[in-house]
Amino acid sequence: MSEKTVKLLNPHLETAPSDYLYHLDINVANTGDTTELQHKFGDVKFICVGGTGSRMRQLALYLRDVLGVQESGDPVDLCERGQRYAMYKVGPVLCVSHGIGSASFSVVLHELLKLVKYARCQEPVILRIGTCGGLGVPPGTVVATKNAFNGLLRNEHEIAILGQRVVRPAQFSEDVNKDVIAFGVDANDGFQTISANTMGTDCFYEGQGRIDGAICEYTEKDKMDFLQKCHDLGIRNIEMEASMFASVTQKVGVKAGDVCVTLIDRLKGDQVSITMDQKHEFEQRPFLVVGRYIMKLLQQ
Ligand code: R2B
Ligand code: URA
Repeated sequence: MSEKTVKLLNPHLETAPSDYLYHLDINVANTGDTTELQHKFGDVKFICVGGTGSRMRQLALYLRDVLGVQESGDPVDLCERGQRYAMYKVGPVLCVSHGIGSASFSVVLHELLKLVKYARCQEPVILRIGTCGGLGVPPGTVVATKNAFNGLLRNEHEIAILGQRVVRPAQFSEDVNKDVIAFGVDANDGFQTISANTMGTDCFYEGQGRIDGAICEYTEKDKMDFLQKCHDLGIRNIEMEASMFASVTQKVGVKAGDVCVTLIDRLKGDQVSITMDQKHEFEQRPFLVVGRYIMKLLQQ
């Protein structure tokens, strides 16, 4: 297999007679022949992932315009029958939803990594286009993640495997981070795009130090001390996927980046209270940044 295809770290896959990407409802023939998948997905160079199917559909429509892909009509959800995640293909870009949090995202991430391996995609890059809370930056700021911290404020990801705690580093590709800023930002955007550290937590409420969840056993001061500690570590946004995403992609050597727009400044409050119209406008911002980045890389 060529140098540029994805190499996974699972020897069992080499001898498995067939594989069913259950949540995507994509089958690998039991002859092991992946020709069909290569025809359908072999040209994929970028996989954009984000929380919801509707946002990924909007992104697919947006990228049609940006990339000049001549398609009309509704984008087709290629994973509709799986009923878990949505997937749209626009030329060399897949737009795929991942739900909320690392648990949901890791399921589709494993299956997407297997898909790009079977389809023999050449050096695919995976980009998360998400929403997040901000730390000391105005709502609407776009943050491209430098280092991903977990909820323990460590630049790593922890997972229980066979009853053991396994800790892996959580580093995103420096190239992707640099290029997103270099190629994705326009001085006339009217919003800021910054490169900074991100904390990915396993809980939106207590995990992110909110005092408005169903349970809270700390004071407002404890919360502010924690958020200040995060700020001191260079963390400027908080979401729920970064450390898992960085660690899984790093482990298999696939380049990845996390580009999220802040909906709230957590140094000022806990409730996301922007209007739905504002939220929709903010959600387009990472589209602009990532759209330009993808265009530039495709032209190189
Ligand atoms: C940001 O927003 C979602 C929670 O509201 C979650 O997916 C995340 O990381
Ligand atoms: N998503 C998060 O995970 N946290 C926020 O504060 C806002 C969006």
